[in-house]
Amino acid sequence: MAEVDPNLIERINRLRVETPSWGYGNSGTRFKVFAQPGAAQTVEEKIADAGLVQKLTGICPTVALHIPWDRASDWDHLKRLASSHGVAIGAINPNLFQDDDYRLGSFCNPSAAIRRRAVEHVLECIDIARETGSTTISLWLADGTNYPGQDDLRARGRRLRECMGEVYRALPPGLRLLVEYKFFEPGFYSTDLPDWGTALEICIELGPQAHVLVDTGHHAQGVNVEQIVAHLIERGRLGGFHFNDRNYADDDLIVGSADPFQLFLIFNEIVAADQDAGQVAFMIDQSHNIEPKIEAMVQSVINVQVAHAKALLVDRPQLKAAQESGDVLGAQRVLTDAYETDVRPLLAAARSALGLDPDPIAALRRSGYVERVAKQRGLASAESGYPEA
Ligand code: PSV
Ligand code: MN
Repeated sequence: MAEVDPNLIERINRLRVETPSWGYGNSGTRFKVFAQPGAAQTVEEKIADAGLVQKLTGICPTVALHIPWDRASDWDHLKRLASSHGVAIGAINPNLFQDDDYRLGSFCNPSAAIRRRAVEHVLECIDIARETGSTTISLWLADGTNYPGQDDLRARGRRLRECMGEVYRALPPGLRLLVEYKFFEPGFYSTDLPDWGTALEICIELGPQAHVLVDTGHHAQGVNVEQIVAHLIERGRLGGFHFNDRNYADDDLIVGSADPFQLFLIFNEIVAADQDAGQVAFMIDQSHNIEPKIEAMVQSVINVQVAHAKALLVDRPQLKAAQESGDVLGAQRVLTDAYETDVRPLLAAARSALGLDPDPIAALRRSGYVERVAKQRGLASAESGYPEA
């Protein structure tokens, strides 16, 4: 390979990707969960797996938690355990969708008592973030309705704003609230936070600690996600991502497995705006139905790195010149030239610069970790699509 620019290697290695605790446990579709031997069952096991992904990739130093799935009796102990595995606690995700009380919603529920309960849960998550040193609350609401007339849409919006205001006011300095939108599911008629516009409007109303979270699987088919990203950057409100890929709905497949070009175009916007230095949380949110968990996670991280590295290769001055002279195809070609570059040798060099194996998948397979934990942890019984709270 020709001489590699050390500055480029440094920029490649500066990227940080957060992995989700729930990606290490058994999960499935609503039809079936196929339990895998060795799949993490406890928060301690999930953290150990996240630690391995960090050791293999060198760019995944944090793990997101979902509460109550990952509730611990001693947060300080968990924090120290994470540190012993080489990771820290990342985003805290309140879970407002898995309790019978939330049948008609959480923050938008017609019952004031249930709204209170939902707010209290997020307040507890803010305390957990404080105790674990997390800098992010990542909030997704499953609120919506199934039928026209089921509830008063404007009243639901008012309840949403009231509850959001209360949790926002409880944020200590330095803790960000990421607001995640999704256009459908589990509500199949209306969703209370359906799109980036609604999320952005709420964030602006709330204040500077609120930012929008873009889950790449949460849009209708054909939506130009990179344009949403560009717009949120311009408004100073791009908080982060939940990366995953999909063919049909919110499939939660391996990042970049279905549409790697879109992932590249998203990173193109981020790199063009120089947003990769800490303002944006790059998180993975995927669940594996049939895939081996840790290998799937490492593959997703690699695919993120590929898209990011290709975006770093875009010849920006040439792109600008082509854009300004109205050279439509010349400009487009600047992007595709970068996209079509094989960055695998570059990424191998970047990993070697960190003292890592240049091929994390081969290193994982050689390590025997998966076979070892399969023996130690055994097979969990996994009946439902999500772990029981
Ligand atoms: C909802 O589909 C979502 O994307 C939210 O981020 C949840 O926290 C996550 O999936 C896990 O269920
Ligand atoms: Mn998500």
